[in-house]
Amino acid sequence: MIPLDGYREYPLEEMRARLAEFYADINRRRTVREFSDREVPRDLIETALAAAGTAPSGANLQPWHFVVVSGPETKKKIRAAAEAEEREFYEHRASEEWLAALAPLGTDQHKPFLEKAPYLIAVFLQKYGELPDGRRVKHYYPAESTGLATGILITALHRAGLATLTHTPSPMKFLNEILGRPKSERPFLLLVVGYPEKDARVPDIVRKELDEFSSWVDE
Ligand code: IYR
Repeated sequence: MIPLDGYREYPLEEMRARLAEFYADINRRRTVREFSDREVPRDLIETALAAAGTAPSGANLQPWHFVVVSGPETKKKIRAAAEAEEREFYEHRASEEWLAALAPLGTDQHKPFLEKAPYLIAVFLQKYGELPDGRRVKHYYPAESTGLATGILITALHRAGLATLTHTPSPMKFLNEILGRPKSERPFLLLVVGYPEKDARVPDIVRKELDEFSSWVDE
């Protein structure tokens, strides 16, 4: 055990101000589906990933792996594989109810952003760890842990002024093949990162009110 050196207590008014500022900033985040091909310096992605890597995880086993894809050839392969799955989804697999729920988002099987955006970050969940000698290390709460790390990543990228799309072509097994990841890893999410297209448009969504998604127990 070591001292908790990183903790900082703020005066109450500063706590309020910091939270208000954070809320106002994150409240502006929107999932974007129209990306510019404008370059994004690599170091921004690296720092955002480093932030993601600070997420709490089951037994601190950090059961995640992030593959940053910027190469046009690999993006092209990912787009082709994702669009094939998505075509199946929109034309056959999705129920009427699911398609109706997605209708306001205006999505379809065409995913040009997978080639246009400067970065795709494939997030993998490690079902178990692997020691150099091949022995397996049990992982705890890998989905919760990877979700937390991904949430921090999205927040960090937003704070840097970058747009993200949390994309989940389903199934996403093709990501293991294209990116050469082991079978101990399950694709968790494909994050599209970049600047939004000039004049990008987003669906006119409504967020739930606080009292609709939270409650208090005071006794
Ligand atoms: N994966 C498909 C469909 C889709 C599903 C959900 I749930 C969304 O919130 C959005 C899209 C696609 O990306 O189009």
